[in-house]
Amino acid sequence: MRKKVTTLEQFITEKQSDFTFAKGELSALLNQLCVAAKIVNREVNKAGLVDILGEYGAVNQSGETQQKLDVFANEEFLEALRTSGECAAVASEENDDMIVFEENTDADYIVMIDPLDGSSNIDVNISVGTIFSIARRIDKTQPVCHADFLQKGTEQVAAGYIVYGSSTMFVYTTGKGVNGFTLDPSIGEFCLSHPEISIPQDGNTYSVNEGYKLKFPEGVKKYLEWVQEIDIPTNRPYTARYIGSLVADFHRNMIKGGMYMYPSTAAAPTGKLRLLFECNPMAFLAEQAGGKATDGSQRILDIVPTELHQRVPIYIGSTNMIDCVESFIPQH
Ligand code: P6P
Repeated sequence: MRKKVTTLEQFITEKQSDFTFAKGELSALLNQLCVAAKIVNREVNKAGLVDILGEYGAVNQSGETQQKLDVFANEEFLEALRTSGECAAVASEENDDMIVFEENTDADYIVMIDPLDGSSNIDVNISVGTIFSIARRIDKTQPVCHADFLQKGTEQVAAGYIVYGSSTMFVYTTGKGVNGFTLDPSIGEFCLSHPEISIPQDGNTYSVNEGYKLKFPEGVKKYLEWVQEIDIPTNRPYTARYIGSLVADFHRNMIKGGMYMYPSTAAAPTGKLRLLFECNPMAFLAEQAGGKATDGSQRILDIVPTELHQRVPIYIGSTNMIDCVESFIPQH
């Protein structure tokens, strides 16, 4: 019996009735992101073969050297969003300010994107990813402004990521659960492979850069000591898995259970990850899959952004693991 294959495009169309607003427009936007993902995937997969490796030289707003694939991916997604006609403006981790598409002034949506997260891993052939977040404009009768981007994460209408790994997957939510699609290169389509992803409530895998351990808040240091104690009934010591690529670590934790954290440090009191381009979309996905995401005490999605490139500490993944680490951190 031939197994039914549902492509991403078919699924978006089937689920369009889930959308509460501008249904066709959101479908068109998601489909354009899918097209750009296939093009970026093609380049990521041959990065070792052509002169697209290596540093581009420029430095992005976060002070990180831009890899050539960073720039390629950013340009590819920006062009896909512009030509969709459904995106009025984009805020990208790779651009200092928002980019307004004058030809789309009547569009309903805005997009926030990290076009190639973890790109420092590209030239050593480790998984990288794209993270996106879609929100409605506050008022279409007014020109797009920063306030449209500085909405709380609860205002997102859709969010997702593409993980360019041993296989390439497109994982997204529109607020009705999380579904994962794996690219079948033989037909050039993302096919439904992980319907209704549900993150296990418990896990014993933690992802953090322990090289910074001495700089972490005391509570986090105590948590790390606790997870490393030998205690069979509570499955300790836990397993440490840190790829240096949020999308890859997050995806594994979504499937198998686990927690990713990037705490604040004395040097970086607001942590490293960006609220709009990484934390909000991943928090929307985590909650939609039954998980949790906080800054150590406050729900990520409730944080009111103050600037486009704002950073926040993040603890995200299996609910019981987040509750546990928070029990070590003084709550404010
Ligand atoms: P560090 C990549 O730059 C990123 O934003 C995440 O994908 C990754 O988890 C983290 O930063 C790595 O940061 O400081 O541990 O190298």
